[in-house]
Amino acid sequence: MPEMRFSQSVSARLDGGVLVVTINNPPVNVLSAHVRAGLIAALDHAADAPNIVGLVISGTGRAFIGGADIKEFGKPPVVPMLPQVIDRIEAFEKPTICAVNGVALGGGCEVVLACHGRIAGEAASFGLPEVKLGIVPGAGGTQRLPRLIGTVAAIDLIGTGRAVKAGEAVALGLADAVAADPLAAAVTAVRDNAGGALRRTGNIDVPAADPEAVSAAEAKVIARSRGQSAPAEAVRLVKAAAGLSLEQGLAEERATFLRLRDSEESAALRHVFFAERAAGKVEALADIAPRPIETVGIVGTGLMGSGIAVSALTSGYRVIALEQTPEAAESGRERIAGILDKAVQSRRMTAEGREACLARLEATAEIKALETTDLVVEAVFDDLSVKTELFRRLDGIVAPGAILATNTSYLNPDAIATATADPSRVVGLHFFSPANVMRLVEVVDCARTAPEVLASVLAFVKRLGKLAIICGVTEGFIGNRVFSAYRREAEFMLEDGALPQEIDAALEGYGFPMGIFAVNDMAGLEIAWARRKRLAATRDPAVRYVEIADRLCEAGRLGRKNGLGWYAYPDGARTVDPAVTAVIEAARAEKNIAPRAFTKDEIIARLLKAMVEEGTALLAEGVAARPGDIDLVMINGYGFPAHKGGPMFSVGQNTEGTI
Ligand code: 3H9
Repeated sequence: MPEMRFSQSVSARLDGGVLVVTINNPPVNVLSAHVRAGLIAALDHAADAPNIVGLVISGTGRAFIGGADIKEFGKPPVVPMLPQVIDRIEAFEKPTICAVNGVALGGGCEVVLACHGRIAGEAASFGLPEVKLGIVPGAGGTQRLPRLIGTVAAIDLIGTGRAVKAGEAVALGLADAVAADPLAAAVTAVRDNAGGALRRTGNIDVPAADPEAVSAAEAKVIARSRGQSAPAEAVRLVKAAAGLSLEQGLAEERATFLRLRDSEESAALRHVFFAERAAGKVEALADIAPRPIETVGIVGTGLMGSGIAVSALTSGYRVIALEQTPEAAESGRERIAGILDKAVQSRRMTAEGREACLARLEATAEIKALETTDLVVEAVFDDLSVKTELFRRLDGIVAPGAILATNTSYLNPDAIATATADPSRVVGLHFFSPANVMRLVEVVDCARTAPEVLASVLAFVKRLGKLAIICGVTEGFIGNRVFSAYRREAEFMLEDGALPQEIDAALEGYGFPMGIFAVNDMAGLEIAWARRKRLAATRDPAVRYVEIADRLCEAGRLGRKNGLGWYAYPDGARTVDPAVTAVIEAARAEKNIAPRAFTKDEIIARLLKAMVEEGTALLAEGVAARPGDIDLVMINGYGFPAHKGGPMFSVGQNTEGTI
């Protein structure tokens, strides 16, 4: 039977009276205008052809349908609109069953919900991730999902945007069955349903739900939403489904979707989405094949090293962890095993997964063991002579093709590279702590780093499931430079009249999980203090310098771990300490500064300006490639709220062509 073509991306073939419709719109089968038009044309064709008993809808490659085309947002609408297509599928008089071959996200999942039956392939996953883009589902998701899986489960899925795999989808009632060959199973299901009564999701009553369970599910979503509006709106719509007709519910959903789609919050989250995709792409590396990396050496198994080791192990790498003594190596192994144990306890990993990770781990005090590694990540004490000596030794041990990466936070990796005979194999990999949790890695492209080495570590970071941001050499890299500028500005405001708790409240109100002074307390104040003391001799006396942090450290207030820092922590709870206010007031008096009041907006505006000025300098110096990269570093490394888009976005600097 020849292939029928309904649009540039939608084609079909007949399989014994069943029209098998395939969407092929690479890379992820989004619902572009030609896909929507093609689906309507296929339905028209099937409606008119007496020999067709029903339809199967399927995708190609790893996607069933990746969702609405986000690039169409903000452009003039093109008919047919998605809700029209979906209503047509649901109302269709012949059985329409989807064979879900891969991801069915957003509008893709809404197509699934509207079909009369749902067969999942083993690689299928289902989700309504709209809240991650600052919107709610706009084509029936909030009204049809609770009809199929109940209000509580629908609040969880739509409110968090999490995706579920085939097995969970079946358990929830979102899919009917998992099949090794979903297309064949769907064709059979169409034949079985032909001529019979069709199960239309919109006609199902929302199952009664326990009000307490609904409140608990709602509270969970709201607690993690950090002031964003989309999750709360999504929950409201799901809850409303039980009390409204489908038509009323869809109208309410559509109005909410359109309002949120045009919001700042959604523009910011779309910026983040596209900035993340742009960050991984380096034109100059497009044709360069990464070197294979299978065995990773990690030098140092402290907090950072063990976190990196866990991340590499759980991503399937073999890890050789090096310490100075056999005892230290054993403690390192125990630390790594301890992190894996916690993952098992919290059900993020199975016991078998933990065993497999430990089987790939070797902890040793013999540096020669690193000769079989493809990449060594150094995570030892941040001291130049310690690191250069280590690199000199590693250079003589690892194979000529192996890569040497330093995890320094502040040292110059070019200086470390000079200790090696081949600096082209040296690169910086600045992980954030705890490295097994934090997604961000600044990949430092050093003066002599070979493009192939850069491409290889980018592939490594991607396989770790982390976000790589490329950065040039500079003191503190992108994140620490912007953070230092922002911290400096916060301290200026302290001296000028704001109190730590006022600045922190403004930041937390803006969406940061924790204000800057609370963060400093958590990290500990002594490292920055030591650095300030080191730089004191060369500090320009004409440049404004705030001594308050030094005074606190001198008074033994080193942060949360000793119960006193910018705040006091009696019983672990953050509390304003009059002793800190007194130190601040004394510092102002010493400089004859008459304190003035700051509004929340003014505090935020000044902090954003400081971040943006530093970000602009990083771009001018060529240390950062794009404004979006700076935004991603601040969002993923420093708690900047994603729904504000990052500092550069917040003042109108966009990643070009994305919105
Ligand atoms: C929605 O559906 C609203 C509806 O409720 C209502 C409508 C009325 N649009 O991530 P990748 C591009 S909202 C446009 O690297 P992966 C992406 O930019 C939508 N473009 O691949 C990239 O392009 P480029 C709900 C999109 O394999 C390329 O595809 N859906 C879209 O790692 C590859 O992307 C979502 O939120 C899109 N929707 O992951 C799903 N999606 O090559 C968002 C991707 O030019 N997408 N692109 O840089 C994803 O989560 C992942 O892309 C996916 C594939 C899991 C699908």
